[in-house]
Amino acid sequence: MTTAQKIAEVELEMERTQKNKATSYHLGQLKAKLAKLKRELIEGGKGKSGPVGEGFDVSKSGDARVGMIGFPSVGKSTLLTKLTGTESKIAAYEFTTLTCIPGNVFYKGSKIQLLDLPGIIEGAKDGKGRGKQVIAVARTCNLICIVLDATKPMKHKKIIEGELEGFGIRLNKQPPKVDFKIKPKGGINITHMVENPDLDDEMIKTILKEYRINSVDIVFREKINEDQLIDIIEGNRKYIPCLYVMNKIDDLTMEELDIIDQIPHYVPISAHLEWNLDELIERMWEYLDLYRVYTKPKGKAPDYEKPVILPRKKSTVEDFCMRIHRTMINDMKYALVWGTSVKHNPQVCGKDHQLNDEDIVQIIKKI
Ligand SMILES: Nc1nc2c(ncn2[C@@H]2O[C@H](COP(=O)(O)OP(=O)(O)OP(=O)(O)O)[C@@H](O)[C@H]2O)c(=O)[nH]1
Ligand SMILES: [Mg+2]
Repeated sequence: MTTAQKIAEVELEMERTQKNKATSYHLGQLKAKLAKLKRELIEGGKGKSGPVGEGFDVSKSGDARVGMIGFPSVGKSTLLTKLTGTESKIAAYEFTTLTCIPGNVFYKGSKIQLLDLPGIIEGAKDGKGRGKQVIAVARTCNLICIVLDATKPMKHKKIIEGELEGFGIRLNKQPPKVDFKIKPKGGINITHMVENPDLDDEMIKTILKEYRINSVDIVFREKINEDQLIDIIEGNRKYIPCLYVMNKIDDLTMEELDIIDQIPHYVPISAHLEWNLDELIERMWEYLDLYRVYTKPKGKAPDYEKPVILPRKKSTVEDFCMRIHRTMINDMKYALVWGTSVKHNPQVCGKDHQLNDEDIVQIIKKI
C-alpha cells in the first residue's frame, strides 16, 4: 500500500468514527497516525529529519521574505508588478506563472523580497503538481499573503489554509507554551501548570504511545488540544504570520464589501487600479514585526537613511552586530544606546541588551 492510500484509509476511518467520550482516545491515536503518514509523504519516505520537500531555486535576499499564495488568476502577478516594478507575466488564463518570480519592495529603509508563486491547486500537500514546491517555499517566508479573488467564493480561503496546514504551516498562531523533553529513561512525567480540559492524561499517553515515546518530561504552561500536542511532537511546524489580500474589489458592490470586511487579518485592494496598495505595504510591515536600528559613527549624526533591520524576536545588541559584520561582536567593548529601550540617553549596554524600534546604537571597540 502506498502512503497516499494509507492516508486515505486513516481519513476514512476517522470520518466513520462517531465522536464521543469513548472513541475520543481512538480518534486521538488516528490523528497522530495521520500526522506521521503525512510527514512521510512530504519527505518522500526519508527519515525523520530530512528536508520538507524541495522548493523553487530562488535565493533569499533583503531583510525579509513575503510569499504570495493563491489560486490561479486571482491577480498575484499583477500585484507583484505594481508593488515592485518587476515584470511578471499577467494574463486572463489560468496558470500563467509557472515558476517563482521575486521582486523587491523598499519601505522604511528596508528591502523586502516579495515572491510571486504559481497558482496552487488542491491536493498540493498530498504531493500533487507544483503545489508541493509552492508550499515548500511558503515555509521559508517571514509572512504569507494569501491572495484571494474577492468575487470568488470564500471557500477558496479554507482550501488554501487546509493545504498550508497539511504542510506543517501554522498561520497567525504562536508555538504552544509547552516544555517537551524526551529522555532515554525515567517514564512519562506530566505537569499541568494550568487546567487542560481538552487534553487529559489518558489522551496524552495514547498519543505518546503512537509515537513510541516511553520517557519524556512534559510541562504544560498553557491550555492546548491534541492537535497542538501532535505539532509539538512532530516538531517541524512553522509558525508564520498571514495576511488575507482580497483583490479585485473594483468588481464588488458596497454590500459585498461589507461582508468581506468581517474577515480577520484582511486587506481589501484592487491591484489593477492600484487601490489601497499603501495600506497593504503598511500592514505587511506591521505583520513582519521588524525593528529599525540606526547606527551612529563616533562624532557623527545617526545614519537614518540605512537602518539595520532586525526581527523583533532577534534584536539584541549582539544580533545588531551580527547583521553588520560577523566579527564585530568580538571587537566590541560596550554599546552606547539611545532610544526607548534605555532609561538614560545614551546608556552603556552589553551584548544581551534588547533593542527597540528606532533605537540608535554606537559600538565602542576594545583597544
Ligand atoms: N477586475 C480586476 N481584475 C484584475 C485585478 N488584478 C488582476 N486582474 C486580472 O486578473 C487576471 C489574472 O491576473 P494575474 O495577475 O495574471 O493573476 P495570477 O494570480 O498571477 O494568475 P496565475 O499566474 O495564473 O496563478 C488578469 O486578467 C488581470 O488583468 C483587479 O484588481 N481587478
Ligand atoms: Mg501569475
